[in-house]
Amino acid sequence: MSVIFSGIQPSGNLTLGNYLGALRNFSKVQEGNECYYCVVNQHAITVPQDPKLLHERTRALAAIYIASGLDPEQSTLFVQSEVPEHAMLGWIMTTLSYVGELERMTQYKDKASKRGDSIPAGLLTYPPLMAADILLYQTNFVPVGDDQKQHLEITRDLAQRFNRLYGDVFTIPEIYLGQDGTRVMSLQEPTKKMSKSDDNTTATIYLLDTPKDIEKKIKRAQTDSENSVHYDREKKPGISNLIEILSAVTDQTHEQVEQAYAGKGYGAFKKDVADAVIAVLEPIQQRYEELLKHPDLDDILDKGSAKAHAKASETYEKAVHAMGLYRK
Ligand code: AQP
Repeated sequence: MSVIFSGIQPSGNLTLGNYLGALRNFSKVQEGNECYYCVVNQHAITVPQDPKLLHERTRALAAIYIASGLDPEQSTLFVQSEVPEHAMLGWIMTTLSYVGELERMTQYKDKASKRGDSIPAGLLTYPPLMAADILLYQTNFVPVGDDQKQHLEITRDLAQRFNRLYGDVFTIPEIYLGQDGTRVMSLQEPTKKMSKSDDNTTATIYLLDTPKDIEKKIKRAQTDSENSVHYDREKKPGISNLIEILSAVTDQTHEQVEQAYAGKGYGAFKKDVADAVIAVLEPIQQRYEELLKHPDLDDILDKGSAKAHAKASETYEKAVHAMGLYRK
């Protein structure tokens, strides 16, 4: 049995990228493992959030976790800010981090570059908080999208640094990447990651988009003029992205998709991509609507916080004792 941990920020409406890169793998690995899935609302506040929206999205994200297949009997679902050890160990990890290594993080550079002279310090110290999230549960595997590789590397570095200085407290975690959909790209700028905070809403498929919207967005997705369904990330990023999406939602290889559309144009291909995405998202949307109104959702999160807290506090105590950060 392995320990699995992952989280998603309630920082906007979830995208097909979040689903294919992370969420759907959460439920794939839950059987037979000890899983912790967290709504990382403290990460979300590393950029300004509207309080009312943040509150609503926190609960909504938990409902999406369950709607997309997480079984709260098997997995522990909880909200980050309800387990104070995340912020407490996050501070310790910050003290072990070097400014230079934090400044080298691609996500920091991307997000900081959009903030002018007022770069929130939390954007810089995001990775040590993420390290704390993962290390508190003695995690073996972290299912995330490809964009989180660098953050996983620094988590491993920080865990190793701590263990070297203070003794073996933390398990060194490994990334768990799925096959396809590990980096779903923007439909309008297919060399850029699809992202919930993209201002261009036509570039992004949201999990709660209507079938009509999904169809429209995929129909208008940027491609090329060759009219040939062929996978080549460098030369044909738009079509390759759509092939990857179709492969991921229908469990086919790129070659199978290419063969199925040999000699057919982009119109028929895009229609099938849209239908396949709708077929995956529609049942999730239905379950989500039911769950959101259900009082069980809060019970699940209350129980999840208590369970997560029990494990997190055990690790935290070990860490502070190892460091001499205690009185008696
Ligand atoms: N486009 C993507 N393709 C595959 N996986 C993706 N993930 C995000 N975008 C894609 C994965 O989703 C998980 C949740 O990520 P997050 O909420 O921590 O934020 P993020 O990685 O910064 O995702 P976004 O959607 O781009 O959010 P914003 O716009 O708020 O920054 C992670 O496992 C991530 O790899």
